[in-house]
Amino acid sequence: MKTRRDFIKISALGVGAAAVTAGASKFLVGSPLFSGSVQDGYNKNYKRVPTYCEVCFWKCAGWAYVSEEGKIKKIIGNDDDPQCNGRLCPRGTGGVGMVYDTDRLKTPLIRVGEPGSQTYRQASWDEALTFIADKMKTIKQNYGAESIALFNHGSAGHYFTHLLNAFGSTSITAPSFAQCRGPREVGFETTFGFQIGSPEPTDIRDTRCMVLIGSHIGENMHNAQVQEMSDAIDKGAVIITVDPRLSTAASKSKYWLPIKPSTDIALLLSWIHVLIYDELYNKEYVELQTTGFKQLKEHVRNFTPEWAYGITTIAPDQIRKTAKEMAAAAPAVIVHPGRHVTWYGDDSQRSRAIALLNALLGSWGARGGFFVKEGAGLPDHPHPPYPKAAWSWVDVLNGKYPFASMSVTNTFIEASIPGPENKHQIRGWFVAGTNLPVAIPLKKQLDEAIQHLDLVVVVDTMPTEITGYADVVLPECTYLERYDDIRDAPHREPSLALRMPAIEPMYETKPAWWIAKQIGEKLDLHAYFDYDDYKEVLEWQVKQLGLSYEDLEKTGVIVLPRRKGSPYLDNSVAQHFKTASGKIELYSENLANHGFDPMPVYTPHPEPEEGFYRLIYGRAPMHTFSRTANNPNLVDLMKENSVWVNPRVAKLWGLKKDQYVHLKNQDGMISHFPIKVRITERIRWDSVYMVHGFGHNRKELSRAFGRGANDTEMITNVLIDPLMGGTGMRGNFVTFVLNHDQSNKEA
Ligand SMILES: Nc1nc2c(c(=O)[nH]1)N[C@H]1C(S)=C(S)[C@@H](COP(=O)(O)OP(=O)(O)OC[C@H]3O[C@@H](n4cnc5c(=O)[nH]c(N)nc54)[C@H](O)[C@@H]3O)O[C@H]1N2
Ligand SMILES: Nc1nc2c(c(=O)[nH]1)N[C@H]1C(S)=C(S)[C@@H](COP(=O)(O)OP(=O)(O)OC[C@H]3O[C@@H](n4cnc5c(=O)[nH]c(N)nc54)[C@H](O)[C@@H]3O)O[C@H]1N2
Ligand code: SF4
Ligand SMILES: [Mo]
Repeated sequence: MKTRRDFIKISALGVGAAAVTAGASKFLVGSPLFSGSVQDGYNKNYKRVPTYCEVCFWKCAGWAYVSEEGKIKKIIGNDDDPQCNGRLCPRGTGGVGMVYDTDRLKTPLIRVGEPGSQTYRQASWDEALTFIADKMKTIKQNYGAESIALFNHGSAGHYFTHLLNAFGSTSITAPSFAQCRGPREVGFETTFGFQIGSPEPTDIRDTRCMVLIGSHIGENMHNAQVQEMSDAIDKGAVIITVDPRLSTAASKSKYWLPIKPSTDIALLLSWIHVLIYDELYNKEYVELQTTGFKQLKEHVRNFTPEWAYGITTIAPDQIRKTAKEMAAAAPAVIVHPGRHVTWYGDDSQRSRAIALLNALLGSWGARGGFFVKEGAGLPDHPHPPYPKAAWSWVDVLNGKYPFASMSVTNTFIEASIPGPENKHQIRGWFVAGTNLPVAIPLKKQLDEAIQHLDLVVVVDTMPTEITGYADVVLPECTYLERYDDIRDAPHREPSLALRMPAIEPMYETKPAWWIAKQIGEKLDLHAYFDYDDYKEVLEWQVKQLGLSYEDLEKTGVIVLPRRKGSPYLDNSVAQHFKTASGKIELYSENLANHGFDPMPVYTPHPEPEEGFYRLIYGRAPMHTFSRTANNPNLVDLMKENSVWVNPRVAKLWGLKKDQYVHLKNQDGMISHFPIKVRITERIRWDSVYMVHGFGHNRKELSRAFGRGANDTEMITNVLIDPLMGGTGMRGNFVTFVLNHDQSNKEA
């Protein structure tokens, strides 16, 4: 039999299926990771160029193979990279499709006509950048530099952050907090004093039990996590998956708990009850490392499995059995913090309940639990100090959301709309690498904000929805055509990964570092951009670590030894946690002082009315959000999403397999496009499910336009987390509209 190493190499080349080792195939059966097409064969004359993937934020390091004609033929994983172990996921392999998608943005564009009109003319770079710099100067003169904000996600963000910082603004924000992982960072920080961060320091490789609360690893394709989970299953780890849907992970789990959506806090509290009252928790650890145990014990006294059963529909013996499994594996156990956790508005508290379970099991710093990560710590390229901004995102919050440890996108949108409360109005936007109308479920506010802005610049690679909001659209080249910052991902061991251009930028496209520098030059900020090519910055940085840039070019990845000792803590001695008490806080004075529940409380959420079903959503292994829906290679793997419907519901509505229906939500919003019905026992009868990122309405996206439905359109009821401002998106209910008359809608 082939070794796992062979398997990894072979599947990266696309020949995988036959060589899959038993365990891995069990977990990932049906995943296109292993369904590869036959590879067109290597040509020894191909040039190999190091890169790391930008199709999602796991940033796997790989090699781009370029033919003599200058065409990128293939991308494969870098064997030395601990983030991917030599293997890319189907999206990473399909990344070449971003380069050769002929729908790409090709030249700078300037709006013709009023804000809101989507007519553009081509412009030269110099005209577009001069236009932007002039507007920025006027805004600064009239309102201050702080009133220009950046919305960013991905590599481009750093260069525009630097530009705005040099210009005098720290008004920087990203959807990765309030639309993604913010609540878990708050839940863990208020408990352990540490955030989880990305990539997650979950020691899945050596875990003996992992609990996934709606975290659908396997469809959520974050590479090394999926591989480690596959290995852990091979080694006999117990997986417990809590999900109203039989996810890929659930299908490989020893226990699938098909919970009634929105009731997870009740389950978590009853697990805590069982651990404490059946004396299954780690007593020495709790004694040594935590405060507030007495209060927690009292708090959960009545949260028995029988109590939780009535709320969650999970049988009491299942709750007890699974709690025992966790305790038996402890401390090599992970109650996974999840990643996209903005669900119901009480998400920080749900995340805190998850943190509390980990605390009772002693998994923090334990092998097979959470390790202590370490990064390489690349120094910043030298530049003059930034001017001090008169106000920042904290002032934009205006006292709201006291536990927001990062800026909250939604408050920037609100701050762009004039009003009596609005003391720090935002006047101009840079948007780099985020498709706001799809990523943030506040379309009405977004549409209104745009009307009031003096400048909207969008830097993107594709003509996605956000580009239609721009005054100026700037086409970035794809990640395979540019240098970018060196990846410094903190993990068990620090590692560096290099991205350099595999080919010259196509059309008139340019890298974001170049765009930011040109604008900087026009704003007389030359001293902040003291380089001609970004390669100079990378060379300087690598040199500061005493390493050779030439070596990094040759290997693509350098793994460094840890300087801070073992990734595991000696939990037999008291550890220092970054909380006020220096201990793990089971009872949080900090939360209580701000008027929040010091320990998580279950509150019931509204339920669907008759004929409506809760809309839940997630990921498909072959797509990333809305950014890949037009990628020619990935469209081949999955061209549209479908709505998962339980057979009981399908029968009630007379729905047939593959029939197209429109969806209508509780506020009467009807989906722009119809969606295909998938009838399956894998979803509870009270919910429907769809993959996020489809239903594009830009005709310029020739492959994605009109394919499937857009979940964000149906998310008009947004449940804001009062601790940190996250936009909970799962409080929406939909019904089916059969034979919807589309004649009254624009095409
Ligand atoms: N309804 C709903 N909303 C969600 C989610 C959900 O599941 N459902 N998920 C949430 C989560 S977890 C997250 S993290 C966010 C993600 O939010 P986003 O990161 O905004 O996700 P995308 O929709 O992929 O938009 C990415 C944009 O970046 C562009 N882009 C891609 N590559 C590059 C590049 O190299 N350079 C530049 N300049 N641009 C590039 C793409 O063309 C696209 O316009 O969405 C959140 N919003
Ligand atoms: N292929 C692929 N992988 C990705 C991404 C991608 O775009 N594509 N994006 C990456 C990013 S940035 C993120 S944040 C992650 C997101 O991925 P995760 O954090 O793993 O998952 P979520 O999107 O929060 O949750 C999706 C799951 O939650 C279940 N669910 C819905 N409602 C409930 C509920 O009330 N209770 C419980 N217990 N479960 C529920 C759904 O059925 C679904 O299986 O994925 C990452 N990985
Ligand atoms: S997990 Fe896949 S899409 Fe994400 S960086 Fe790695 S290869 Fe690229
Ligand atoms: Mo995310």
